[in-house]
Amino acid sequence: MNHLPKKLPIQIHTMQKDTVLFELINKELSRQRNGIELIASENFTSLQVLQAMGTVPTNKYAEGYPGKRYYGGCEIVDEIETLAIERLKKIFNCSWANVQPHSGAQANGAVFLAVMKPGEKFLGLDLSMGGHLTHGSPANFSGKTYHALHYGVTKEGIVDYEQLETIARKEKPKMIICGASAYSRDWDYQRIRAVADEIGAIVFADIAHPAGLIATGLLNDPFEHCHIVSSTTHKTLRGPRGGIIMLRHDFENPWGLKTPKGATRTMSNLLDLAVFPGSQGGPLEHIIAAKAVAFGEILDSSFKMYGQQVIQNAQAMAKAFVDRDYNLISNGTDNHLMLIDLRNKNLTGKKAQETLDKANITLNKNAVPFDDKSPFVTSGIRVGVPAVTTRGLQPKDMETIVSMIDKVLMNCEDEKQIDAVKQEVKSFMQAFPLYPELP
Ligand code: DSN
Repeated sequence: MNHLPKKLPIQIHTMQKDTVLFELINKELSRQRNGIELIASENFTSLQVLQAMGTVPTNKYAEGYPGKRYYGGCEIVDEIETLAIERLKKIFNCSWANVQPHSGAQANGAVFLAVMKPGEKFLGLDLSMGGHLTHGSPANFSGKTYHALHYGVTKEGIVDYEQLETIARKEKPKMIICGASAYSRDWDYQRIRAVADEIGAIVFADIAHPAGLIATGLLNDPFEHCHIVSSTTHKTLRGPRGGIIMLRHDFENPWGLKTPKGATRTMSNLLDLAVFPGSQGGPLEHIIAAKAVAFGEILDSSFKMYGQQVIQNAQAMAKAFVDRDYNLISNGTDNHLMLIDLRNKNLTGKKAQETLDKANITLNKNAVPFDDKSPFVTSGIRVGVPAVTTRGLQPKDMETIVSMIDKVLMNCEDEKQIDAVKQEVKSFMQAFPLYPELP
């Protein structure tokens, strides 16, 4: 993070009147600095992204879209939002983008609202096989409102494309979702599109996890084959927390989808309407400003090096785990994460997560395919490298991290050993400063 300005953002380091709250923020900064962050969906934004988030566009209501708002005084936020949209379009070579969704779940909610009617069928990856809540979990709006069908992964841990095709041909869902929260392999978007074309289905890719690697051309390009693409902005894209929706082509809506008032519109128009007024009110223009900053950083050539480093680190880490007889689902990774089945180590995901927490190593418990434990316990952990890569760690450091993880997991009841690793973690991470110190 050497390219960042020297001063920390005012909201973190200027003493504010609310000392109670700012003390907590400083504690969180210290937690982040002194730990090894391996939660696959987390990252560290640049200082200028942080700064943009804490700025005055937060004071502005701007329901609507640039040039067509329901409030006065929107001329500057129009420029901010347009800048974010134009930068995002350039990153993914797409023709239309909406930067207003407050999160990935909101983005996905808007996609459903635009293309599906309650009770209609769609097909997505099962949550227990690595999918996301919004891909049809019975606990989520997607599973409650629509008729969710699921495909899974094979015993080898690869998406079961045959099962996907069989279900698609039999059930004829209106939409097929590709994308996952805990899947370490790339996707065959072309194959999914082929079966979708047979049955006239819409293909929707949720690239929240690998978006930064797709942006830099390091993974298959979903835009070539998928009608609609959504993402979060805070994972491998390294921006503020938020969501986005994109189209490479302004699909002319061959499905004849209609607005709530019964009008036929283009897909981009339907999606805009589904975000606002369909499911959100005023956009968070300070967050959109921060998205614009992050998109500018992604367009810089250095971001491709970041993406390459993420993949190299993930592969080095996967190898270090396999060398210690950890059971990686699909035996490795193509992207930024890996999923590990801990049953051969006689550990649950819950126990591993909680014990590693004590040593300042953060990751999350995760169900593994064909898990026999509840989602609160799980048999596995998900490990990701986007955040440690941002801090500057290299493939050789992955071996060090895995050896520390192994030391903790093989000595879960030994508080002395865990504390020794915690001290080791703190001193190891000193070499990778996270945000500069106050002058
Ligand atoms: N909660 C995110 C994750 O951790 O993958 C997905 O939304």
